[in-house]
Amino acid sequence: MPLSQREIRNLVNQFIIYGDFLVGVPFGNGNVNDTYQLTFDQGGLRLHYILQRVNKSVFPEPEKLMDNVERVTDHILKKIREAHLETQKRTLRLLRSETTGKPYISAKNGDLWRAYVFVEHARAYEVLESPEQAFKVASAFGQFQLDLVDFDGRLHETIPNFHNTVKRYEQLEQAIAEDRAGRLSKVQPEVDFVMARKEEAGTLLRFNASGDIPERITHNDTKANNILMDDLSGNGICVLDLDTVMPGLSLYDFGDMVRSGTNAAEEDEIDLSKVGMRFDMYEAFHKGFMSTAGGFLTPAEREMMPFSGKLITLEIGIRFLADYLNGDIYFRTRRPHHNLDRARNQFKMVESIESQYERMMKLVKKR
Ligand code: GN1
Ligand code: MG
Repeated sequence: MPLSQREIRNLVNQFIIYGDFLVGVPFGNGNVNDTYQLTFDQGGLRLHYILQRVNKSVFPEPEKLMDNVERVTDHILKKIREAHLETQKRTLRLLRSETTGKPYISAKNGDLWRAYVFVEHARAYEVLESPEQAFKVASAFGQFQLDLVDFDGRLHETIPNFHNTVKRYEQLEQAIAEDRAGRLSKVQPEVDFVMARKEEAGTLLRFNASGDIPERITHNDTKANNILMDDLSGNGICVLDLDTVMPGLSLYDFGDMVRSGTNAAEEDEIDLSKVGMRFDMYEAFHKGFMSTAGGFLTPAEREMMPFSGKLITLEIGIRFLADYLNGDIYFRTRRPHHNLDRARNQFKMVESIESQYERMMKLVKKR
């Protein structure tokens, strides 16, 4: 149930925002948090902000999460200033609470709300349109990692083992054993598909343990719609959704980009004949990520780029399937069997990636 205007007004009044609140409307396509776009009147000008509730069942320690977001955005803002870049759009600007000065407010029921300056003349895409656009998305996510390469200190793990595929298998196995929603009999082919690939789950973790793939600060949710593209230049100007920014492997970001951005269709498209990896998009992602992150990636990271696309696609598919078996308790669903549709879509993508794997590997060798 969306909030009433009065409830929204009560929340926004607790932030330092100049002007008069006019209206707040639900915004975006996130699967986890609740988002509103706010319109204010400031001296006759219409200004927009974003108001967002952090989902506390997904993020049990939202204050730590906000500490990460604040430290990361501060770090990037400092870089932008040092480089004398004109635009400050490259990172989110948080509004502060009037009473505590913190970049969020805590509601009486324990919900944490935050507000951002709305970035105008830019949009997020569900399905990327061209290789040129894919190049720009990948170079912006690569730039995000580059900006954070010299970040001091360790961030909180907002969701421990978020991209630990071995643990994601265990969670699925538990969901299968419990069969809480009585749906197991409907998904045997999907379960078989996943189990046939179980051996590969620990591959990146092994590279990490041997030291060939280092821990970095990563975004961890680099789907296409988590980046704002400038309407005029088409450039990726602002990385969104920093909730899962935390220690991780750079290939989690590359892999999730491949999963979402090379898909010819949306991630919940039911007509699987439309679903598959576009090789031209993959090539553009590869080049785009290398254009900004190439300078710091280790040989093993570069070598495993194609594999990460496959692994993260499989992993998110496993999460959708487990949530389906658990009765849709994690991801927001907008129709019956939505999670199963999503899982099937991801597994079709895995097959498509597998069938183009040799060509993907040639790009690694070519550089
Ligand atoms: C969730 O909320 P959203 O759509 O940005 C999820 C990601 C998934 C994605 C799949 C914290 O992200 O991990 O890849 O859905 N975020 C969390 O659409 O679980
Ligand atoms: Mg998002």
